[in-house]
Amino acid sequence: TAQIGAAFAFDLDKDYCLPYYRDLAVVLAFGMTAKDIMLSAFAKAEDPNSGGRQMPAHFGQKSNRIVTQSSPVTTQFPHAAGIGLAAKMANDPVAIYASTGEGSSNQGDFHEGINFASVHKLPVVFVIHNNKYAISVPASKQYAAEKLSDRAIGYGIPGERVDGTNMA
Ligand SMILES: Cc1ncc(C[n+]2csc(CCOP(=O)(O)OP(=O)(O)O)c2C)c(N)n1
Ligand SMILES: [Mg+2]
Repeated sequence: TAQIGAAFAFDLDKDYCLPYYRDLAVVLAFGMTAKDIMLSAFAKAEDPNSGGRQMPAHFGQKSNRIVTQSSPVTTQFPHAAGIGLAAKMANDPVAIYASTGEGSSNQGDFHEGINFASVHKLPVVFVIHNNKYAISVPASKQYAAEKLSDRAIGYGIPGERVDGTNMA
């Protein structure tokens, strides 16, 4: 639900998508097909993500502005800031979706990407999918803040927590 809601806040014909490996619904909304996903799962040369060379769920598809994902988590955050800067310099009115997990939000690239984007007022929406675990590590061992959305205060940008399972 959170992924569909987030994706449909964007212009799916113009905006950029920097997903992480859980964003199957997001990349389908941005135009990837079930066949594209299966070509990846079976490591076929026609796979748009990586020509069958990456693990499944490392999404990327130039035609739908889904930017190739690296395996090190959260590297997409500085990439999203860079695309935002390029768009701002070109007066290109696009928005950029970038997401990661809550465990990955404790990695350095997370801070650097959001800090750069907020200082330069770049058109990026950063999303954290909080499923309360990073593999076997519970949220209580990952961060001391009450709400991860409160981090936005430190960057000088708006931050909201939403219930990703609210179907209403
Ligand atoms: C920089 C880096 N460190 C460690 C890993 C190994 N790794 C892959 S997924 C993962 C857990 C990520 O947890 P979280 O961000 O909460 O995402 P979730 O899978 O729970 O959605 C880790 C540690 C990695 N891919 N990259
Ligand atoms: Mg997690």
